[in-house]
Amino acid sequence: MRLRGLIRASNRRTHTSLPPPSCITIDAEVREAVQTNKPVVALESTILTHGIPYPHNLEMAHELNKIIRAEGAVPATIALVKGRPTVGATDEEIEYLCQPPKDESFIKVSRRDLAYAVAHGVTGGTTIAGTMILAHMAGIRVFATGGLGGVHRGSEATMDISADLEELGRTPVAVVSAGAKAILDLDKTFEYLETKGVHVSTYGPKGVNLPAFYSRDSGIPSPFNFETPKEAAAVIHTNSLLQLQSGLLFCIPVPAEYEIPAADINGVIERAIVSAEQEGIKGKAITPYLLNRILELTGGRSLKSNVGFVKNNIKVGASIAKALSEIEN
Ligand code: PSU
Ligand code: MN
Repeated sequence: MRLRGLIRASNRRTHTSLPPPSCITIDAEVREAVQTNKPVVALESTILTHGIPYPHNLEMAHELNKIIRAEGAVPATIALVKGRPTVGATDEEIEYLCQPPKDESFIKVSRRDLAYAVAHGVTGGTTIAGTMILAHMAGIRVFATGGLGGVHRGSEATMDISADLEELGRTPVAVVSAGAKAILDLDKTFEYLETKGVHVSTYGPKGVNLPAFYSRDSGIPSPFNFETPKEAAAVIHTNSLLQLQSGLLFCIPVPAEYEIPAADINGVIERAIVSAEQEGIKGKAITPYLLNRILELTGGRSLKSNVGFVKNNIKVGASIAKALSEIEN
Protein backbone atom coordinates (compact mmCIF):
# COMPACT_ATOMS: atom_id res chain seq x y z
CA MET A 1 0.00 0.00 0.00
CA ARG A 2 1.35 3.40 -0.97
CA LEU A 3 -0.16 4.79 2.21
CA ARG A 4 2.28 3.01 4.45
CA GLY A 5 4.89 5.74 4.53
CA LEU A 6 2.25 8.35 5.16
CA ILE A 7 0.89 6.38 8.09
CA ARG A 8 4.27 5.87 9.70
CA ALA A 9 5.13 9.51 9.38
CA SER A 10 1.84 10.60 10.89
CA ASN A 11 0.88 12.01 14.20
CA ARG A 12 -1.87 9.74 15.51
CA ARG A 13 -3.52 12.49 17.51
CA THR A 14 -4.76 14.42 14.47
CA HIS A 15 -8.34 13.15 14.79
CA THR A 16 -9.01 14.47 18.29
CA SER A 17 -12.12 16.62 18.33
CA LEU A 18 -13.31 19.23 20.83
CA PRO A 19 -14.10 17.95 24.33
CA PRO A 20 -17.60 16.44 24.37
CA PRO A 21 -20.42 18.75 25.54
CA SER A 22 -21.17 18.25 29.23
CA CYS A 23 -24.79 17.23 28.56
CA ILE A 24 -23.78 13.97 26.90
CA THR A 25 -23.29 10.81 28.94
CA ILE A 26 -20.40 8.64 27.85
CA ASP A 27 -20.06 5.20 29.41
CA ALA A 28 -16.84 4.90 31.46
CA GLU A 29 -15.52 1.90 29.49
CA VAL A 30 -16.17 3.66 26.18
CA ARG A 31 -14.50 6.84 27.39
CA GLU A 32 -11.44 4.95 28.57
CA ALA A 33 -11.23 3.00 25.30
CA VAL A 34 -11.38 6.20 23.23
CA GLN A 35 -8.74 7.89 25.37
CA THR A 36 -6.35 4.96 25.15
CA ASN A 37 -7.01 4.34 21.44
CA LYS A 38 -8.67 0.94 21.87
CA PRO A 39 -11.13 -0.12 19.16
CA VAL A 40 -14.71 1.11 19.70
CA VAL A 41 -17.72 0.50 17.46
CA ALA A 42 -20.75 2.79 17.64
CA LEU A 43 -24.22 1.31 17.10
CA GLU A 44 -27.39 3.21 16.23
CA SER A 45 -30.77 2.89 17.93
CA THR A 46 -33.42 3.85 15.34
CA ILE A 47 -33.02 0.30 14.14
CA LEU A 48 -34.10 -0.74 17.68
CA THR A 49 -36.92 1.77 18.24
CA HIS A 50 -38.33 1.99 14.71
CA GLY A 51 -36.63 -0.63 12.52
CA ILE A 52 -36.84 -4.14 13.91
CA PRO A 53 -39.86 -5.23 15.99
CA TYR A 54 -39.69 -6.43 19.61
CA PRO A 55 -38.36 -8.92 20.75
CA HIS A 56 -36.14 -9.44 17.69
CA ASN A 57 -34.56 -6.01 18.23
CA LEU A 58 -33.52 -6.89 21.79
CA GLU A 59 -32.11 -10.27 20.79
CA MET A 60 -30.18 -8.60 18.00
CA ALA A 61 -28.86 -5.83 20.26
CA HIS A 62 -27.44 -8.38 22.70
CA GLU A 63 -25.85 -10.38 19.90
CA LEU A 64 -24.27 -7.30 18.35
CA ASN A 65 -22.59 -6.43 21.63
CA LYS A 66 -21.27 -10.00 21.86
CA ILE A 67 -19.94 -9.96 18.29
CA ILE A 68 -18.07 -6.70 18.90
CA ARG A 69 -16.54 -7.97 22.14
CA ALA A 70 -15.55 -11.27 20.51
CA GLU A 71 -13.57 -9.22 17.97
CA GLY A 72 -11.78 -7.45 20.83
CA ALA A 73 -13.59 -4.10 20.49
CA VAL A 74 -15.90 -2.11 22.77
CA PRO A 75 -19.55 -1.62 21.70
CA ALA A 76 -21.21 1.78 22.17
CA THR A 77 -24.95 1.90 21.52
CA ILE A 78 -25.98 5.51 21.03
CA ALA A 79 -29.45 6.85 21.88
CA LEU A 80 -31.45 9.61 23.54
CA VAL A 81 -32.52 8.20 26.90
CA LYS A 82 -35.11 10.46 28.55
CA GLY A 83 -33.47 13.44 26.92
CA ARG A 84 -29.93 12.34 27.74
CA PRO A 85 -27.64 11.85 24.74
CA THR A 86 -26.09 8.51 25.67
CA VAL A 87 -22.96 6.96 24.20
CA GLY A 88 -22.65 3.38 25.42
CA ALA A 89 -26.16 2.51 26.62
CA THR A 90 -26.39 -0.02 29.47
CA ASP A 91 -28.27 -3.35 29.12
CA GLU A 92 -31.22 -1.83 31.01
CA GLU A 93 -31.26 1.19 28.72
CA ILE A 94 -31.13 -1.03 25.63
CA GLU A 95 -34.05 -3.05 26.96
CA TYR A 96 -36.01 0.15 27.58
CA LEU A 97 -35.35 1.36 24.02
CA CYS A 98 -36.39 -1.98 22.50
CA GLN A 99 -39.81 -2.15 24.19
CA PRO A 100 -42.08 0.15 22.24
CA PRO A 101 -44.22 2.42 24.43
CA LYS A 102 -47.97 2.08 23.81
CA ASP A 103 -48.30 5.81 23.06
CA GLU A 104 -45.55 5.77 20.39
CA SER A 105 -43.73 8.51 22.29
CA PHE A 106 -40.25 7.34 21.27
CA ILE A 107 -39.04 9.50 18.42
CA LYS A 108 -36.57 9.07 15.60
CA VAL A 109 -33.68 11.41 16.34
CA SER A 110 -31.80 12.91 13.42
CA ARG A 111 -29.81 16.20 13.46
CA ARG A 112 -32.91 18.41 13.38
CA ASP A 113 -34.48 16.54 16.34
CA LEU A 114 -31.50 16.51 18.71
CA ALA A 115 -31.86 19.84 20.52
CA TYR A 116 -35.63 19.39 20.88
CA ALA A 117 -35.23 15.86 22.25
CA VAL A 118 -32.68 17.03 24.83
CA ALA A 119 -34.69 20.13 25.82
CA HIS A 120 -37.91 18.14 26.24
CA GLY A 121 -36.47 15.05 27.91
CA VAL A 122 -37.65 12.81 25.08
CA THR A 123 -36.50 9.23 24.47
CA GLY A 124 -35.52 8.40 20.93
CA GLY A 125 -33.59 6.15 18.63
CA THR A 126 -30.78 7.96 16.86
CA THR A 127 -30.69 7.56 13.07
CA ILE A 128 -27.42 7.15 11.24
CA ALA A 129 -27.13 10.96 11.14
CA GLY A 130 -27.96 11.35 14.85
CA THR A 131 -25.60 8.53 15.81
CA MET A 132 -22.73 9.98 13.76
CA ILE A 133 -23.06 13.34 15.53
CA LEU A 134 -22.90 11.83 19.03
CA ALA A 135 -20.20 9.30 18.08
CA HIS A 136 -18.02 12.13 16.79
CA MET A 137 -18.56 14.19 19.95
CA ALA A 138 -17.40 11.17 21.96
CA GLY A 139 -14.35 10.61 19.71
CA ILE A 140 -15.64 7.35 18.14
CA ARG A 141 -14.67 6.97 14.50
CA VAL A 142 -16.21 3.68 13.36
CA PHE A 143 -19.94 3.02 13.36
CA ALA A 144 -21.60 -0.14 12.01
CA THR A 145 -25.27 -0.60 11.12
CA GLY A 146 -27.77 -2.01 8.60
CA GLY A 147 -28.51 0.33 5.75
CA LEU A 148 -28.12 4.00 5.03
CA GLY A 149 -31.00 6.41 4.41
CA GLY A 150 -30.85 8.21 1.07
CA VAL A 151 -32.69 9.80 -1.83
CA HIS A 152 -36.23 8.43 -1.92
CA ARG A 153 -37.87 7.32 -5.15
CA GLY A 154 -39.98 10.19 -6.46
CA SER A 155 -37.77 12.73 -4.69
CA GLU A 156 -38.15 15.03 -7.75
CA ALA A 157 -41.61 15.77 -6.36
CA THR A 158 -41.23 15.20 -2.59
CA MET A 159 -37.62 16.35 -2.04
CA ASP A 160 -37.35 13.53 0.51
CA ILE A 161 -33.63 13.03 0.97
CA SER A 162 -32.35 11.50 4.21
CA ALA A 163 -30.30 13.68 6.53
CA ASP A 164 -27.91 10.69 6.69
CA LEU A 165 -26.36 11.90 3.41
CA GLU A 166 -25.76 15.46 4.65
CA GLU A 167 -24.22 14.11 7.82
CA LEU A 168 -21.80 11.93 5.87
CA GLY A 169 -20.78 15.08 4.03
CA ARG A 170 -19.91 16.98 7.22
CA THR A 171 -19.00 14.60 10.07
CA PRO A 172 -15.81 12.51 10.00
CA VAL A 173 -17.16 9.11 11.07
CA ALA A 174 -16.82 5.89 9.05
CA VAL A 175 -20.17 4.14 8.52
CA VAL A 176 -20.10 0.42 7.79
CA SER A 177 -23.38 -0.73 6.20
CA ALA A 178 -24.98 -2.92 3.54
CA GLY A 179 -25.16 0.11 1.26
CA ALA A 180 -28.26 2.26 1.11
CA LYS A 181 -31.71 0.80 1.68
CA ALA A 182 -33.23 -0.85 -1.38
CA ILE A 183 -36.45 1.14 -0.93
CA LEU A 184 -34.52 4.18 -2.18
CA ASP A 185 -33.41 5.51 -5.53
CA LEU A 186 -29.91 4.07 -5.32
CA ASP A 187 -28.47 5.83 -8.38
CA LYS A 188 -29.45 9.24 -7.01
CA THR A 189 -28.29 8.32 -3.50
CA PHE A 190 -24.77 7.56 -4.66
CA GLU A 191 -24.69 10.63 -6.93
CA TYR A 192 -25.61 12.72 -3.89
CA LEU A 193 -22.82 11.17 -1.83
CA GLU A 194 -20.36 11.98 -4.60
CA THR A 195 -21.52 15.61 -4.57
CA LYS A 196 -21.04 15.74 -0.80
CA GLY A 197 -17.50 14.38 -1.12
CA VAL A 198 -18.11 11.14 0.75
CA HIS A 199 -15.64 8.30 0.24
CA VAL A 200 -17.64 5.20 -0.80
CA SER A 201 -16.02 1.80 -1.02
CA THR A 202 -17.32 -1.78 -1.29
CA TYR A 203 -15.84 -4.86 0.39
CA GLY A 204 -14.40 -7.11 -2.30
CA PRO A 205 -11.92 -7.06 -5.17
CA LYS A 206 -11.86 -4.23 -7.70
CA GLY A 207 -14.96 -4.33 -9.89
CA VAL A 208 -17.41 -5.55 -7.21
CA ASN A 209 -20.52 -3.35 -7.47
CA LEU A 210 -22.26 -1.49 -4.66
CA PRO A 211 -24.63 -3.74 -2.71
CA ALA A 212 -28.37 -3.04 -2.32
CA PHE A 213 -29.29 -3.87 1.29
CA TYR A 214 -31.15 -7.23 0.87
CA SER A 215 -29.28 -8.04 -2.36
CA ARG A 216 -25.56 -8.36 -3.02
CA ASP A 217 -25.43 -6.39 -6.25
CA SER A 218 -27.17 -3.10 -7.06
CA GLY A 219 -25.78 -3.06 -10.60
CA ILE A 220 -24.13 0.29 -9.75
CA PRO A 221 -20.31 0.37 -9.92
CA SER A 222 -18.61 1.14 -6.62
CA PRO A 223 -16.20 4.11 -6.76
CA PHE A 224 -13.66 2.07 -4.79
CA ASN A 225 -13.17 -1.38 -3.29
CA PHE A 226 -11.30 -2.65 -0.25
CA GLU A 227 -10.18 -6.22 0.29
CA THR A 228 -9.16 -6.15 3.95
CA PRO A 229 -10.27 -4.27 7.08
CA LYS A 230 -6.76 -2.83 7.17
CA GLU A 231 -7.24 -1.15 3.79
CA ALA A 232 -10.45 0.48 5.02
CA ALA A 233 -8.72 1.58 8.23
CA ALA A 234 -5.87 3.15 6.23
CA VAL A 235 -8.39 5.33 4.36
CA ILE A 236 -10.10 6.38 7.62
CA HIS A 237 -6.74 7.26 9.10
CA THR A 238 -5.71 9.24 6.03
CA ASN A 239 -9.05 11.06 5.97
CA SER A 240 -8.19 12.26 9.50
CA LEU A 241 -4.64 13.18 8.52
CA LEU A 242 -5.94 15.29 5.67
CA GLN A 243 -8.46 16.88 8.06
CA LEU A 244 -11.18 16.50 5.46
CA GLN A 245 -13.98 16.51 8.07
CA SER A 246 -16.17 14.38 5.84
CA GLY A 247 -17.60 10.95 6.58
CA LEU A 248 -16.83 7.67 4.83
CA LEU A 249 -19.13 4.86 3.75
CA PHE A 250 -17.91 1.26 3.66
CA CYS A 251 -20.44 -1.04 2.00
CA ILE A 252 -20.58 -4.74 2.85
CA PRO A 253 -22.61 -6.98 0.52
CA VAL A 254 -25.10 -9.15 2.43
CA PRO A 255 -23.70 -12.70 2.97
CA ALA A 256 -25.17 -15.08 0.34
CA GLU A 257 -27.09 -17.10 2.96
CA TYR A 258 -29.10 -14.01 3.98
CA GLU A 259 -29.54 -12.53 0.52
CA ILE A 260 -32.94 -11.88 -1.05
CA PRO A 261 -32.27 -11.65 -4.79
CA ALA A 262 -33.35 -8.41 -6.46
CA ALA A 263 -35.83 -10.39 -8.60
CA ASP A 264 -37.68 -11.52 -5.43
CA ILE A 265 -37.56 -8.26 -3.47
CA ASN A 266 -38.14 -5.59 -6.13
CA GLY A 267 -41.85 -6.42 -6.64
CA VAL A 268 -42.36 -6.43 -2.86
CA ILE A 269 -40.72 -3.01 -2.50
CA GLU A 270 -42.90 -1.59 -5.26
CA ARG A 271 -46.04 -2.93 -3.57
CA ALA A 272 -44.94 -1.47 -0.22
CA ILE A 273 -44.38 1.94 -1.85
CA VAL A 274 -47.88 1.81 -3.40
CA SER A 275 -49.42 1.04 0.05
CA ALA A 276 -47.49 3.96 1.56
CA GLU A 277 -48.85 6.29 -1.11
CA GLN A 278 -52.39 5.01 -0.59
CA GLU A 279 -52.13 5.56 3.16
CA GLY A 280 -50.55 8.99 2.73
CA ILE A 281 -47.38 8.10 4.68
CA LYS A 282 -44.72 10.80 4.38
CA GLY A 283 -41.58 12.28 5.96
CA LYS A 284 -39.83 10.49 8.79
CA ALA A 285 -42.56 7.83 8.99
CA ILE A 286 -41.88 6.47 5.52
CA THR A 287 -38.75 4.41 6.19
CA PRO A 288 -40.15 2.56 9.25
CA TYR A 289 -43.45 2.05 7.41
CA LEU A 290 -41.81 0.53 4.32
CA LEU A 291 -39.48 -1.76 6.28
CA ASN A 292 -42.43 -3.04 8.28
CA ARG A 293 -44.65 -3.51 5.22
CA ILE A 294 -41.83 -5.41 3.46
CA LEU A 295 -41.56 -7.64 6.54
CA GLU A 296 -45.28 -8.45 6.29
CA LEU A 297 -45.20 -9.01 2.53
CA THR A 298 -42.19 -11.35 2.71
CA GLY A 299 -43.61 -13.29 5.68
CA GLY A 300 -40.60 -12.41 7.83
CA ARG A 301 -37.91 -13.22 5.24
CA SER A 302 -36.77 -9.59 5.08
CA LEU A 303 -36.32 -9.53 8.86
CA LYS A 304 -34.06 -12.60 8.78
CA SER A 305 -32.05 -11.03 5.99
CA ASN A 306 -31.85 -7.67 7.80
CA VAL A 307 -30.67 -9.16 11.10
CA GLY A 308 -28.22 -11.43 9.22
CA PHE A 309 -26.47 -8.62 7.39
CA VAL A 310 -26.48 -6.26 10.37
CA LYS A 311 -24.54 -8.89 12.35
CA ASN A 312 -22.11 -9.34 9.49
CA ASN A 313 -21.62 -5.57 9.10
CA ILE A 314 -20.93 -5.23 12.81
CA LYS A 315 -18.29 -7.97 12.64
CA VAL A 316 -16.53 -6.26 9.74
CA GLY A 317 -16.94 -2.89 11.52
CA ALA A 318 -15.21 -4.27 14.62
CA SER A 319 -12.28 -5.55 12.56
CA ILE A 320 -11.96 -2.17 10.84
CA ALA A 321 -11.93 -0.44 14.26
CA LYS A 322 -9.27 -2.89 15.42
CA ALA A 323 -7.13 -2.29 12.34
CA LEU A 324 -7.48 1.48 12.83
CA SER A 325 -6.30 1.29 16.42
CA GLU A 326 -3.33 -0.87 15.32
CA ILE A 327 -2.34 1.65 12.62
CA GLU A 328 -2.46 4.51 15.11
CA ASN A 329 -0.84 2.85 18.12
N1 PSU B 1 -31.50 0.42 8.41
C1 PSU B 1 -32.25 -0.58 8.93
N2 PSU B 1 -33.29 -0.20 9.73
C2 PSU B 1 -33.51 1.13 10.05
C3 PSU B 1 -32.69 2.15 9.51
C4 PSU B 1 -31.71 1.73 8.69
O1 PSU B 1 -32.01 -1.76 8.66
O2 PSU B 1 -34.43 1.40 10.81
C5 PSU B 1 -32.87 3.60 9.91
C6 PSU B 1 -31.49 4.24 10.10
O3 PSU B 1 -31.45 4.75 11.42
C7 PSU B 1 -31.44 5.36 9.08
C8 PSU B 1 -32.89 5.74 9.00
O4 PSU B 1 -30.62 6.41 9.52
O5 PSU B 1 -33.53 4.46 8.97
C9 PSU B 1 -33.16 6.58 7.77
O6 PSU B 1 -34.39 7.23 7.93
P1 PSU B 1 -34.78 8.46 6.98
O7 PSU B 1 -34.88 7.84 5.61
O8 PSU B 1 -36.09 8.96 7.51
O9 PSU B 1 -33.69 9.47 7.11
MN1 MN C 1 -36.88 11.50 4.86
